[in-house]
Amino acid sequence: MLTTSGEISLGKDEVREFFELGWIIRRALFSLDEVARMRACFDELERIAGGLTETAMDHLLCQAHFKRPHDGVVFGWHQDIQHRDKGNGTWTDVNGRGSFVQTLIVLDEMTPNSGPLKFMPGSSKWGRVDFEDEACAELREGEAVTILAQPGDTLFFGPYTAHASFENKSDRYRRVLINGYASPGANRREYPGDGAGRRLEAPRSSVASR
Ligand SMILES: O=C(O)CCC(=O)C(=O)O
Repeated sequence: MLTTSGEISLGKDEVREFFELGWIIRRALFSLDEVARMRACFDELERIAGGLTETAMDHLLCQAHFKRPHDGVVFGWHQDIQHRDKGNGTWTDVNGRGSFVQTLIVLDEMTPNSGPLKFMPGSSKWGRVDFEDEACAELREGEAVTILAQPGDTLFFGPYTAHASFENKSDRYRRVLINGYASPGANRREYPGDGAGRRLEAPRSSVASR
């Protein structure tokens, strides 16, 4: 089981930044040893995927994102609410603040040309935006912040935070492990996969110490 090597509780400034700016970064939240174990799992996933003749993976809420050198993988501008709320009551913002946190653990260095994450500052407050209207994202692209990060750094962002990542033009892998957590009661979609939708309870000691 993975444990984090750093302090887990979020400080007040981090919580404010998460909601105001749209994301926070915990540097070296996971140790290089832990990153090495995650990379080994990615290697194994890649080996298995290499032997498959058709698409047979569903990654929702726990996703292995590979960007191999020059593989052309691009995640255009979007907000994760677009994947969480599919209409017909599939999503309720139960806490009035988005009710969802996406975490992204960096496994390989994110450099300007390895296909790093880009965030739009303050987009956490935009509400849901229609990215079909390409002009909307392009107009603001100059304001985007490119995230440079080291293995073990962990990004946290909300469901309205506009983000994108473009092609890996470096000669190294850029892999990240993504987990998404919803407030209890927010989600009514069924996600595939072992443990999807599992409720995580805070240990009593950490609740008591807040
Ligand atoms: O792996 C990436 O660069 C994209 C991540 C992303 O778009 C997401 O977590 O929603």
